[in-house]
Formats: sequence, C-alpha cells, structure tokens
Amino acid sequence: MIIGISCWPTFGGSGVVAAELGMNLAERGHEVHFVTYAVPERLNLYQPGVHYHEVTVPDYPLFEYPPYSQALASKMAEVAQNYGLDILHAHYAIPHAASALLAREIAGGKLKVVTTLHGTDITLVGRDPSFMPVVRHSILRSNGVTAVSKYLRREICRAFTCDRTVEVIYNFIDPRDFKRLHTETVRQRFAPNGEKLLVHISNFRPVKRVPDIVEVFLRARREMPVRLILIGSGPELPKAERTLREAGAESDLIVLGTIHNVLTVIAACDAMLLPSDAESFGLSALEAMGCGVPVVGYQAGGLPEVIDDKVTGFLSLVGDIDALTQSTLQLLNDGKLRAQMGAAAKEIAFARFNITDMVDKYEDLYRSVMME
Ligand code: GMT
Repeated sequence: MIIGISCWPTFGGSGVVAAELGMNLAERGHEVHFVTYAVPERLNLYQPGVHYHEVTVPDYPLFEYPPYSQALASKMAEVAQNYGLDILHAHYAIPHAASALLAREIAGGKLKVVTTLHGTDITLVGRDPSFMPVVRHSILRSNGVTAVSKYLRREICRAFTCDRTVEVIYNFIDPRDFKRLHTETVRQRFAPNGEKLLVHISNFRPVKRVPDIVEVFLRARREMPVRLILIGSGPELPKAERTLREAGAESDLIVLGTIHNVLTVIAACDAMLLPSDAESFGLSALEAMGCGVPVVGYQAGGLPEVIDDKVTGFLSLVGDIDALTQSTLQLLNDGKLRAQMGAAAKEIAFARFNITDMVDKYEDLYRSVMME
C-alpha cells in the first residue's frame, strides 16, 4: 500500500505513535509518506520506504494567523496525486483529519482517509466550540476512525457522535527500542549516593496535575533520600520549580526538558508518577512499563486499561494525594515489590501492547476501507 501519515511532529505521544507506525509499515514493505511541518521526533528518515514532505506556510502581511490547515491540505493533496496514495492516515483531529478530508476532495480518485483520535482532540481541545463542528464532521466523514482506548471511544460517542463505528487500536511499543538501555550511567549521574529516583514526563498542562507530583515528592523526601526527574516542558513546569525551590528541595530536582533518549532515563528510575485527571491512554506509562518501571497514578480515563492496579502499578482516586503518596512510598521502600511489579509491567506491556498486533490491526483497517 502507499500510505500518507500526518501528525504533530513535536514530542507528544501521538507523534511518537505515528512515527513508530510509519516505520513499521515501511518495514513491512509499504511506501510511507509523512506530511508535516517538521520531521517527527523518533522518525528515522534513512529507513527505506520512509519519505518526508515538509509543509511550509508562506508569510504574508495579511495573515494574522498563518493558515497551516490549508497549507497542510494542499501538501497532502499534492502528495496523494504525485505518489498515488491509497490511504491518508491523520493522527489527532485538529487540523490533520479536517485537512485530510479536504485533500481527499481535491485529490479525488481512490484516496481514503483514516483518522486516529488520541485524546485531548476529543476530551479538551476538540470540545471547544471553536473546533467542535469541524471535529464532529471529521469523525463522521473519515473512511475509518480509531481511538486509542475504550475510554476514548466512549467519550467520542458521548461528546460528538455515536453514529459511526470507531475501532479501538491501542497504542503500542516496539520491544527493540527497549534493548541495551544504559541505565547505569543515568543512575551514577542522578543518584550518586543511592537515592531513589521518581520520574514524570509530560507537556506539563493542568490536566497532568503537576502540583500533586510536587506534593508526593516533598512528602516522600521527608521519609528517604529521593530525587525527582522531570522530562518535557509546559506551563506548569516553572510553577513546580518555584514551589520546590521555596521548599528547599531544588537540590533533589532534576529538570531535563525535552530530551531525546527518554527510555534510558525512565529505565533508570524506581517509579513513574502520572497523576493526570484525564488521560486517554498514557503512552509514557506504557513506556515505563516496557522499561520495567511501575507507574503510580489515578484511575482516570484510559489509564486503567494500561495499568493493572496493584499488579503493574498503583491507581487511586483522582485527587487522593494521601493514597498517591502511600503507594509511592510502598514502592520506594520495598525493592522486592518493585522488582515484582516491574517484571509484571514489562511482561504485560509487550504482550498486550505489542507493535506487531497493533500494526496488523491498522493494516486490516486500511484494507477494509480501500474495499469501500
Ligand atoms: O494533549 C496531549 O496530552 C498530547 C497528546 C499527544 O498528542 O500526544 O496526548 C494524547 O495522545 C497520546 C497518544 O495517543 C496519549 O498517550 C495521551 O494519553 C493523550 N493525552 C491525553 O489524553 C491527555
């Protein structure tokens, strides 16, 4: 098949999933064309079968807002026509799905659009009245629609429409990415005196409940030598840094920003904190599981579909910081429990969320929409 993929190329999970999917499809012999404004993080452009087409938005004094959606649709249509795309797979509704529908109309012919909804495009951003009609239209008019969890499928039905089939295809990890992670160097660097290491990775939006992470860390720090590693960036990060500085805990805070080898860092840690109040899937939780690191979070959104409470991590009620702290301390204090949960996490992550099974499902969906 000849497949176009469009996604946000930044550090978010949707871009990671799109890149991993594209590379795996190319390995299977498909021709894959990425259409974005920058090369997606984790995409290997040197891999045979992977192509990249950059979207550029011309600058013009009239444009107060650069019309990216139109430039994207034009590039998608151009790539569809020039390379004979069978499928255009849009990741994240805004603007990718909407632009893909426009490209399908322009390109005509056999082109089919598959849309994968990732989370905030349904639960937060997409629900804003400024976007809602476009998101609903994109869901209804795509040839195929997938959601990354059962929770997200329920939300699509509740907030947008129940009038179409939405297939759940979970996010996935590639076991090959988890081999040879040099965790010793990271531990030597960040925990030189045998401190315990907690890690959180996100875009630091309010939905991630960063103050809960700060509070758990401060409470844990009163009990034992522990350090907190923060990966990523976003509006809640400076506030967290300020709070920890004021509490005199900055010496045990490690802010890494948006880095590349996140798996190596995660794998060196003792537990991941992910106390979001809405999380459609939580790819970072799955990556922690693949590293053999248990996750502590809340029973929110699709997280219970990823983390088995008391087996691969701990999930408590949203906002229950006491429970969150207690679970974190239990893990940090008990090396045997950590090893047991870490091993279960690894096993379940690779069995339940294996890249081969999920890419099979995407291929099947592509084939079925192509037969329409
Ligand atoms: O808005 C975000 O949080 C970023 C977004 C993204 O584009 O990565 O994350 C969503 O998609 C991920 C990949 O499917 C999921 O793992 C995240 O859970 C989801 N974020 C939320 O639902 C908050």
